[in-house]
Parts: sequence; C-alpha cells; structure tokens
Amino acid sequence: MNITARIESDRRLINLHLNRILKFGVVVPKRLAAAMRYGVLSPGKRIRPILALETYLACGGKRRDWILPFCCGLELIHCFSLIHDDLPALDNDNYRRGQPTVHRKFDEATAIIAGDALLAKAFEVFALSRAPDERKIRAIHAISSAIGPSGMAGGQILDIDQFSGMDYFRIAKLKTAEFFAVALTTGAIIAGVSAKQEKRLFKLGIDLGTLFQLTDDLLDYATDRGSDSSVRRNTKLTLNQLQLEAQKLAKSTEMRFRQLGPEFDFFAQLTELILKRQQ
Ligand code: GRG
Repeated sequence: MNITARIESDRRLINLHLNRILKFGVVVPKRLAAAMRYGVLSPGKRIRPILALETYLACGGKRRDWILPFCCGLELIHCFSLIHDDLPALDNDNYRRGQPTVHRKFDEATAIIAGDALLAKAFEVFALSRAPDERKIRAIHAISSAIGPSGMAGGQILDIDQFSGMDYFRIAKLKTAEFFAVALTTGAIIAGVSAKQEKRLFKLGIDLGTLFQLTDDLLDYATDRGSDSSVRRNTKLTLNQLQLEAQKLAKSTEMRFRQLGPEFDFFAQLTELILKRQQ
C-alpha cells in the first residue's frame, strides 16, 4: 500500500463531504456561513477524520455513509478548537494553515460564534449518520467525553495556566491525544468491534496522539514558532530528550499496531510518518 496516496485519497473524500455539509441555504446568516467555511475548508491535514475512516475500514466496516458523517463531525470539532485556540484570549495567533486566522479575517465576535456553531453542527452531523442508533450513541458519548472538561477542554485550561505545575505528557494527553484516541474508537464503534478491541485501540490512539503533539512541539522548536509554546512552559526536558521520547514512543506504537495484524498496516506506517513529519 502506498500510504501517501491513500492519505491523499482519504483527504479528498473528506474534503468533498465537508464542503457539502458546509453549504448553507439562506437560513444561515451569510457572515456566519462564510466564517465557518473559511475556518474548516482551509488546507488542513484532516488527520482525525482519516484516523476514524481508516479504523472503520480496518475493523471491517463497509458502509461509508455510516462513518463519513462522524469523520466530518470530528473535523468540525477540531476546527472549532483551532479557531478558539487562536483567539486573543488564548494563543492570539494571526495565522493558521498559512492564512489569516478566523478572528483576523473576520472579527473576534464572529470567530467565537463560528466556533460555537461548528461544535453544534458536528453533533447534528453525527446524528445524521445511518449507522445503528446504539453504535451512534456509544460513539457520541465517547466523543463528548474526550472533548469535555476531563478531556480537551480540561487540557487546554491546564495548558494556559503557567502555574498548574502539570506534567507536559499529562497535558498532551488531555489536550490532543484523547481526541486522537476517540477518532480511532469512533471508527471501531461504528464498525461494531468488541469493548476489548475498542479499549486496545483507545490506548494506541493515546500514544499516537501524544506522539503527534510531541512532534508538533518539536516542529515549533525547529521553526521557532513556539517561543511561548506549552512545551517550553510545561517541561524541563531538553530538545534532545523530547526527540528521544518521540522516537521511543513511535517505536512501541508502531510495533503494537503491527501486532493487530495486516489490516492495521496503515497505522504502523502512519506512526513512522508522524515521527518524521515536517508540517
Ligand atoms: C473542545 C469544549 C472544547 C473546548 C476547546 C480551545 C480549546 C478548548 C482547545 C484547543 C486544543 C488544541 C488547539 C490543541 C492542539 C492540537 C493540535 C496539535 C493542533 C494542530 O493539529 P493539526 O496539525 O492541524 O492536525 P491541521 O491544521 O492540519 O488540521
């Protein structure tokens, strides 16, 4: 399997569906619709929806109309978190995905509301999946728990609190890795796997997400994007130590994906790509 071609084709499919989901009629105020589309349809990597889609396929899922609404909803939530993360009250960033952030292109109030609307839209889209109701409810429960106060939102508040004294890896788990993990388990739940397999995939997703955050911070170091990044605030580990941690984590994660069998080959290869990524 050529993983780069596979990622590209997954991304195209997801972009097509995101574009459809974000086509609004006259009922949605023009400015809000434009800000939502701007914040989502910019060139993102779409890694979370790709994780959900590929896990679904690896777990034997066959109906794309069951999983694609979940893939798109996960990306809407991710984009909401980026729009809010960029706001002046949080990271105060001017650029995202190579273009002005939503609050710079529009204004702060519009960015706040566009983020809120994307979060709400995600749950509307989840509900529209044609998967069996019991699986949908399990997936929605897992997703809301991963982004809520004991997940992404909790991680974010610890991240902005310089005095929380919280360990870097704990913050990375809450802020980033839980959402990665739930992207995998969403695919697994919608495909109908056992609770045991779901748990196993969640743990692997946590390690993959932690690796992703580590490499994100290492890229910050390399490009000096992150003079105030969480890695500098929340860890005393040196750049070299963080690189070693990333290598160790990638090695064990890749090996555990390989142990799941050839269906999970995509994930073993993806782990290596994440370790070596340049963007
Ligand atoms: C979810 C209720 C709730 C609140 C959100 C603002 C906030 C609270 C959380 C922010 C979390 C955040 C931005 C974490 C960083 C995760 C991360 C590594 C983002 C970059 O992801 P990429 O590289 O970005 O996948 P692209 O642009 O490719 O999509």
